[in-house]
Amino acid sequence: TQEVMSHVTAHFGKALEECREESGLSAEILEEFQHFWREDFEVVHRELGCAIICMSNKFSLLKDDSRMHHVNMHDYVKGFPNGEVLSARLVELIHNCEKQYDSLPDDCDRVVKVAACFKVDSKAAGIAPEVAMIEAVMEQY
Ligand code: BOM
Repeated sequence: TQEVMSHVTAHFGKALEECREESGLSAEILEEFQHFWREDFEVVHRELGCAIICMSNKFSLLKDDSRMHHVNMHDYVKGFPNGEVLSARLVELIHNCEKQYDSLPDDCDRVVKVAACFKVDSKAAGIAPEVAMIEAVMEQY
């Protein structure tokens, strides 16, 4: 399922360049989206939250309130090779993180917190991909 997560990340990450300008996320903070999973990359910048919102909106993964659209996210993940082994778990992990930060009013600040929580919990669950695994599937998208 690390394998599935590497496919999802490779595909999702393609939207980053389209979202750089409007999110204000500089290459100094995050050069390539797959580095999100690096051990030494800290998921802390508000601009990253804005970029994740913009990227997610390219695939209709959020509702109008910038919270996850459960059905669309499930279907998105299911669409990758072996996706059905990850889709329900990924939706559950993200939703559990959303609940912890629901009171933060700023969408970008909240989403970067949710993303950091998702990274920690995915590692704990053993489904966080290695950067090399993502790079190996990048050319497919
Ligand atoms: O409430 C906000 C919901 C947004 C959740 C998105 C979290 C994703 C963090 C970035 C990591 C992405 C890796 C793979 C793609 C998952 C969609």
